[in-house]
Amino acid sequence: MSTTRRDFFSGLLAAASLPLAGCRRDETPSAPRADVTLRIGNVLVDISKDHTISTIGYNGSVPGPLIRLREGVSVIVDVFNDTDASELVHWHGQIIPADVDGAEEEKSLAVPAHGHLRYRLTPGPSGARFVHTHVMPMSDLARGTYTGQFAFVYIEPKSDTGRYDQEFFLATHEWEPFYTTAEEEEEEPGAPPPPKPKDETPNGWEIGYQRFTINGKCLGHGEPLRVKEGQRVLFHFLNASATENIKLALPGHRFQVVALDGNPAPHPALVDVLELGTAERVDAVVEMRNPGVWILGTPHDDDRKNGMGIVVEYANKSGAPRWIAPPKTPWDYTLFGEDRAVPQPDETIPLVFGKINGGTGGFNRWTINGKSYDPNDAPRPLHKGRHYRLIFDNQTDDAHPVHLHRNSFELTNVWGKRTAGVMKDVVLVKGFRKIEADMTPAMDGLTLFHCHQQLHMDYGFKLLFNVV
Ligand SMILES: [Cu+2]
Repeated sequence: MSTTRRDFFSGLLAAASLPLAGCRRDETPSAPRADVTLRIGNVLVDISKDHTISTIGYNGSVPGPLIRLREGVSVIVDVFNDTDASELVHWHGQIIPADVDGAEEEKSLAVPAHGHLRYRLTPGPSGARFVHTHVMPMSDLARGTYTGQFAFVYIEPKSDTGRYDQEFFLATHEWEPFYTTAEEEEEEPGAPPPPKPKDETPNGWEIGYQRFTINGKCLGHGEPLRVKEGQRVLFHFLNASATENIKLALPGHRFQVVALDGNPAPHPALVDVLELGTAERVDAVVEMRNPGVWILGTPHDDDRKNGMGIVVEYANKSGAPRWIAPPKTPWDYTLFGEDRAVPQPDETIPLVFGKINGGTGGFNRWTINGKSYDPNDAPRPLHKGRHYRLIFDNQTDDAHPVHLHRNSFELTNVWGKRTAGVMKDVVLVKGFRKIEADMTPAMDGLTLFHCHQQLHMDYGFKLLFNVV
């Protein structure tokens, strides 16, 4: 969908009182056209032949349009909100000022209901990023990341990296969420059994889903991914779920992981199964050397039957798509890192994750260092250029995909094993595990840290930093 000239000018006038870099009031008649336009509105998504989802999305499609930007090349962004509620558009994984980052806690600009926002941002760093809503739906499963408000942002590097013949951008998402008391048990090969929780209060609500999609289609209902024997295919995966961590496999093939959260992996290892916590991205190259018709999908049988998959079809091949259960090898971030010591940090910040069970019919609450997020608390100061080590210490039995805004961090220790060189902005910390990550704040301003599992974030799992 493109913006008409009339919309453009009326929108610009509405936005004229906002702080706009390089766009003064008196420039209105000759104001430049936006480089990126996002229009938030109702969308009908035909996820299968006989099933349509009514949701909110960007520019009339789910996922929203692929947004290609160039690292360091400033763009003008227009956001129009055609819905009845104020929205926040978060540029996930970019290092940009807090006012345009898109988080309420950072005092970013919100897009008013039926309103418009125009601002300028300079994209970076290069790689697979994304854009998504950052509102907190709390108990309302028709808002926030439960909706279709997500789109790939691909920031072209200044120099080209790697060779491939074809690329696909694939985003996973689940639909028709419902409240359940069932906890999904993660079987982890080789993992020790977690200690028994001390809390005798029953677990609160969890979220389940009826339908599962890749790029807005249930398995077997969209166009297949068409490949040719001998091709090197670059897959960009995004877990655009509100709450689910997922695994993906392509039987008969292996993934060479070349980037994690858009950042080049120091050691591009081959794996059978990818795992992505909510909001994580994986770029993986697959050599197409096993002609046939295959299912690229989740090894979780029920979820795959409910749609989480997409058909990969070789040229001149036909027939029913094949699925073969992959080996149960554990996902290990250190496979992609370097085994070397890293410099000692200037300061270590322990972040202990805790859970207060909500009881039957209630919501669990989440804590960092014993406290749920309170907007009245002063943000914790960090100093620009200082080297910090964050210790993500998960004292709960849930896996948490934790995210730091406006920064990348380097994994330095995963489950007791040292590593180096893997740069990320989300990391999945499994139950009763510990991950250490080093970061040096690059840009001043408010910087939010939170669990990307929507229900966890909404019920206390947040901490605000202020980089000075
Ligand atoms: Cu969490």
